This record gives sequence, C-alpha cells and structure tokens, in this order.
Amino acid sequence: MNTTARYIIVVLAIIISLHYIVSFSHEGYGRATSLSNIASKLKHQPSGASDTDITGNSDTSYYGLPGNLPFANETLAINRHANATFVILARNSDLQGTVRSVREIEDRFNRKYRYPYVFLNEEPFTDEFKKRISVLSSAKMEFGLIPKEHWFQPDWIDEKKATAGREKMVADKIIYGGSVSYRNMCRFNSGFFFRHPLMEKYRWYWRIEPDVHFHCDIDYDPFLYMEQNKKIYSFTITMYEYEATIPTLWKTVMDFAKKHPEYIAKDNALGFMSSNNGDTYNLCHFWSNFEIADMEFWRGPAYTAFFDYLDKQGGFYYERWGDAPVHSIAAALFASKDQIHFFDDIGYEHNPYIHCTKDKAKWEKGKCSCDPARSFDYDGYSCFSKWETFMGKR
Ligand SMILES: Nc1nc2c(ncn2[C@@H]2O[C@H](COP(=O)(O)OP(=O)(O)OP(=O)(O)O)[C@@H](O)[C@H]2O)c(=O)[nH]1
Ligand SMILES: *[C@@H]1O[C@H](CO)[C@@H](O)[C@H](O)[C@H]1NC(C)=O
Ligand SMILES: *[C@@H]1O[C@H](CO)[C@@H](O)[C@H](O)[C@H]1NC(C)=O
Ligand SMILES: [Mg+2]
Repeated sequence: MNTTARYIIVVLAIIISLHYIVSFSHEGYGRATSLSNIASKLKHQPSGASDTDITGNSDTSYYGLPGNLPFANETLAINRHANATFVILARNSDLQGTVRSVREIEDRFNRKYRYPYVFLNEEPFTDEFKKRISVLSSAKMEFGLIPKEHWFQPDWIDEKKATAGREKMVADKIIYGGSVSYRNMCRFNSGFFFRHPLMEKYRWYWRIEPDVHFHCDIDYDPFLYMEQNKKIYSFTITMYEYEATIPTLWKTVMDFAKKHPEYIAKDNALGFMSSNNGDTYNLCHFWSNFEIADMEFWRGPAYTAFFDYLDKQGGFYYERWGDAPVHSIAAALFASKDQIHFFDDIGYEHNPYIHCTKDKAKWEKGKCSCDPARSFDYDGYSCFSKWETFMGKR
C-alpha cells in the first residue's frame, strides 16, 4: 500500500468513528443522519423545500419524533381561547427565575395553548430581560411599566407612623418587616395590577412569580374551566397568615362589611375564615403567588369599594398587609363559596411549599415530577383540611 492510500484509510476511519461518537452523544445529530431518516426525507420531501433542518435543531428532531409534529393536537388545542393572560410582576434582577418559571409553564401547559404574557415592573425592563424572555415562547409577550401612582407610597400616608411600624416589625423579626418595596408590591398586587393598561384588555389572569415550579402536565384549559364552571377565584395552597403583619386588618374588614351589607354574597366562604361569624379571623388565606382568577371581580363595585376602604386605613404601610389575605378575604365575602376553586391537578411549588395531588390517577396522567408525600395539603400550617371540612368534603 502506498502512503496516499494509507492516509485515506486513516482519515476515513477517523470520520467514521467521529460519526458514531457524535451519533451516540447527540441524539439530534443521530436522527438527522440516520439512514432511515434520510431515506424518508428523500421520499416525502417535495422538491424545492428548504426548511428541513438536518442540524438537529428543528422542533421535530428536538422532540425526538422524526417525521411527526411534536404534538399532533398542538394547533387543535388553541381553537377555543379564553380572554386571558399570564401576569408576571418582576424586577430586572429576577430575570433568571422568571426564565425558569416561563420555561416550565410553557413545557407543562402553554406551548399547546399560547396564552399571552404581561410582564410588569415599576422600572423599565432592560433589553436583556426582554430578549431572554421573548425567546422562550411564540406566544405574545408584552412588557409594561407600572405607573408611579400605582406603585409608590401615597403622599397621604403619615411617614412617621409608617417608619415606626416598620421599625417595630424589624425589632420583632417579621419577614420583610422593614421593607417599603415589599409593601409597594403587596399594595400593587391588591389593588392595581388589574388596572394596568396592558391588563385592561383581558378578563382572566394567571399569576406567576419568578422561580416557581409547575410539576404536572396541564392537559386542559384552566381558564375555560373557570369560565364554564362559573368560578371567579382559584388556589392550590392555603395557609395561616403571620398575625403580626395584619393586626388591624380583620377589624377593618368587619367595619367595611357592616357599612356595606349589600356586597356580602349569599352562601359566602366566611365560615372558612371565622368560626364565630366574623368576630375573629383564623388567619386562613389562599397563597396568592398562584392565582387564576376573574379580573371582573377585582374591577367590580364590591372589591373596588373594599380596596379603597382598606387603602384609606393605611395598613399596607403602617402594618404590612399582604395581597394574599386581602384577595382571599374579598373572595370569601363577596363571592359564593362555589365560585372558589381548588386546582388539585396543578402541581405547584413556591419555595418552601408544594402542592402535589394525592390522587394517583391525576398524578400519573399529569406525569408529575413532585412527590405527593411532600404535598403541603395536610401540613400543620396548612388550612386545606379546614377548607375541605367547610366545603363538606370530609
Ligand atoms: N418589579 C418589582 N417586582 C417585585 C418587587 N418586589 C417583589 N416583586 C415581585 O413580586 C412578587 C412577590 O415578591 P416575592 O419577593 O416573591 O415575595 P414573596 O413571594 O412573598 O416572598 P419570597 O418569594 O418567599 O421571597 C414576585 O413576582 C416578585 O418578583 C419590586 O420591588 N419590584
Ligand atoms: C388528539 O385529539 C383527539 C380528539 O380529541 C384524541 O382522540 C387524540 O388522542 C389526541 N392525540 C394526541 C396525540 O393527543
Ligand atoms: C376581554 O375582556 C376585557 C375585560 O373584560 C374586555 O374589555 C374585552 O373586550 C374582552 N375581549 C374580548 C375579545 O372579548
Ligand atoms: Mg415569591
């Protein structure tokens, strides 16, 4: 054998070995270059078609189903849509956690439904933020700036009294006790997110936070479920509030209720929060970092009057009233209990708690990545068994 022939054999051997190594280590490459795949492409591809991506980067090979759409029903699922959006309040510094949350809700639900997203921030989102988020979905995404008057502490708040309130909470080691921005956020989520110009064109929303997890496939449309079953508010986790953050909230609520009996719903869920018809509050509330709800409820006369009344008392700043108890108490008083829905089949995690269905069939159908044994439902700090008792399920 002469040197040239020997040289050619060595080069061929290297190419073939490389091909096999890459085939095994990179599935996409393997599929794109496998003989059967190339043959089927030769057979089916109309001449002139140039969109076949043999680099392994196309959706088709990414999902590992050569020759098929990744989901046969992907386009079918978006035929009927609710008037709905995701809403995510975030800072620019929340970018990485926001990417993770969007990635997960896309994987588990929205790639088949393509509901739009609204991102809100009291500072302009950076180009980097918008670029990194926009790439995650083909759904419409809008990035909004929160008007100053929807966010910052109003002038009529007595700053001396607010400072004293914060100092006391810091001394008492209450989480976020010294934070003004946390209070801005709670007030915004209580009374303003649904009035943002980007939100006004929608009726339903699904609130998502950075760094949450969706543990199960959601193979139906929860918005349409809400609409068709006349629900207005929903939750996955319910728990006790820190009393020190809301010392005068319940009294304020009861004052409002006495002034406005016309807003109290028949068949309401007051009994879930109070065992003495309103004298005392048991601190149970829905954990509002997850919410799918009807903004018509927040925009309606009862909640508008309620929020204004609470806001005037100043407890968002003098104390540290959270949007969770504020939303929850409103849903419990101004809606009937059957309008509040528990989404057992949505596997949801916000550190440190998880809701993971204990129904084996739902857990399997949802291909859930959470451990039902770790579900918060019957934790000592959870209000869920109270909810079940109240709703007459146990
Ligand atoms: N734009 C903006 N968003 C905020 C600010 N503070 C909180 N948020 C957002 O508001 C939501 C709730 O804030 P979190 O810090 O998660 O509060 P939390 O859920 O009570 O507490 P942890 O998640 O346990 O820290 C999240 O979506 C945050 O990204 C803020 O000052 N500006
Ligand atoms: C697509 O939808 C049809 C009709 O609803 C259903 O029978 C079929 O199982 C679905 N296919 C997939 C892959 O989900
Ligand atoms: C969606 O809801 C909003 C708020 O209720 C309403 O203004 C808008 O007209 C609705 N859009 C459609 C298409 O029904
Ligand atoms: Mg959070």
